[in-house]
Amino acid sequence: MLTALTGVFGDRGDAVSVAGRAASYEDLLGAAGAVAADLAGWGPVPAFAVTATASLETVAAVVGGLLAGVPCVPVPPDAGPVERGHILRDSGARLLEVDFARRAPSPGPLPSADAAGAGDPALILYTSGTTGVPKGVVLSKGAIVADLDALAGAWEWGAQDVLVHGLPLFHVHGLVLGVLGALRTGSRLVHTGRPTPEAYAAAAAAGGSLYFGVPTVWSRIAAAPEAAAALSGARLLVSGSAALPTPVFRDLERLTGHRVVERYGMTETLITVSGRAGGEVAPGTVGTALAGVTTRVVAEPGAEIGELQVKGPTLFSGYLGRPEATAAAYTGDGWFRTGDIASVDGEGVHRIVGRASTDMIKSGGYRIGAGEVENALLDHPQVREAAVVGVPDADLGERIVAFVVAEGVSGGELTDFVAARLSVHKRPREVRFITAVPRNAMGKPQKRRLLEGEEQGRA
Ligand code: MLC
Ligand code: AMP
Repeated sequence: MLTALTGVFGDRGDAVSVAGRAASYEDLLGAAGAVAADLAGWGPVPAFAVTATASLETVAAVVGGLLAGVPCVPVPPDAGPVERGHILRDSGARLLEVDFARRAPSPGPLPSADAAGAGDPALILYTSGTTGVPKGVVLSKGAIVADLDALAGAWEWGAQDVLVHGLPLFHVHGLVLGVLGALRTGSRLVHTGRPTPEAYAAAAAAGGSLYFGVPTVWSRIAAAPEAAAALSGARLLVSGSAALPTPVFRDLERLTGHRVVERYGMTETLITVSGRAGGEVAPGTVGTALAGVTTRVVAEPGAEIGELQVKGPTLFSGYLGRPEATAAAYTGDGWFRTGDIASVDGEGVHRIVGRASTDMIKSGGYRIGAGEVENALLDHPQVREAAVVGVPDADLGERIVAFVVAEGVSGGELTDFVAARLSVHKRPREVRFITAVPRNAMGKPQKRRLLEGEEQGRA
């Protein structure tokens, strides 16, 4: 599965560098071997969890899990007790402590892409739905390999590249593309710890050629012209996880000489659509379906936009322990329903124009279910009602705004309450006190009315 680690590697001491610490492939494989030996010593377990800090330890844990054939559950390092407890209980995973200094021989060659184990689970990533608690998305080795190989083709991504990013290591973008992608293609990895403009610019000196970021990262780089100029020697800049605003695209083109390539995906489907290296790139478009992937837009008669649905080898194996939720994610004829609203032109170029539900928020590239934040707020003894929405935000794409009915508590206290129970990025950036949540005759919150109030408030 990990091409670069399987052969006789043209190894170098800084093949993988994370937050300023560098390791050779040999060191990484030795540390991963120690992880695999620990897992083997546990006997049968459904999965193991690792506190997924941006560190060599997290990389060793994920590779060790692949060696041992035990699925890895990366837990956001800032997850509060409610979120962390849910993830560990739901997955049945036991938490593993990793010591990168420990070495053990690798228990055997890493599984290859075509091995019989392609359907085996490799990762379980927790992601929010519109309601309720986050679900575990089971990703097989075969799905990951299919996606990485398709992306390597689309981006001409190979061992000559130096991949640079500073994204979190508990989601598809930073972990699957940003770590396993580097190992699969054999490109060196420079993980900058945090995705700041200064850190991305500094990595140019280390030979950075391929850069990944979410739109918030790119927009901050566009606002730091010196940092942006340092990226002009790169080969390819790639954006994903949320829509890249056209002004940011234009600013980056002016400052770096590059037209940023956008790609589109989801935790459940991995990346399914992308622009191509050397291909035509238009702002606001996310390119064409990747090799092996088929897409369709299901629109009302006469309409050109509708729900984007996808099929292909990169799709997940299901939501862990939730066959009904898995079945509900597909149409009767077997297409995965993304919940994104899109259009596709005659050339097969996709545009993502919105989401079907106001209850799915994308803030800083993180997917946040309104229901999870509402439930956390309702756990506060002073809160009687809560409705959470995403409001357009120049930096984050959307920012979380909570409308609450409560007395005797401040907005700051409620923000801290959510940040402490869930993850910091799920905290409301703003809390507005209201007398009642507007509801329809069925008692369902009318969030669009809250948002209309927002638009009027701005005018
Ligand atoms: C603030 N902080 C608090 C707090 N308020 N801590 C506790 N309680 C509170 N109430 C602290 C934080 O801990 C943090 O500290 C600091 O404030 C900044 O937090 P932030 O404001 O949330 O971070 P910010 O700089 O705004 O983050 C922007 C960002 C981040 C772009 C860096 O949003 C990010 O990393 N996004 C990437 C998301 C991603 O990878 N998505 C991919 C999903 S996969 P400290 O000490 O930590 O600084 C996917 C598929 C696909 O979508 O297509 O790719
Ligand atoms: P996640 O599950 O965190 O992977 O989030 C998936 C969602 O991110 C998708 O359903 C889209 O709404 C959004 N997304 C990912 N990439 C893009 C993109 N390039 N443009 C617009 N939205 C995107």
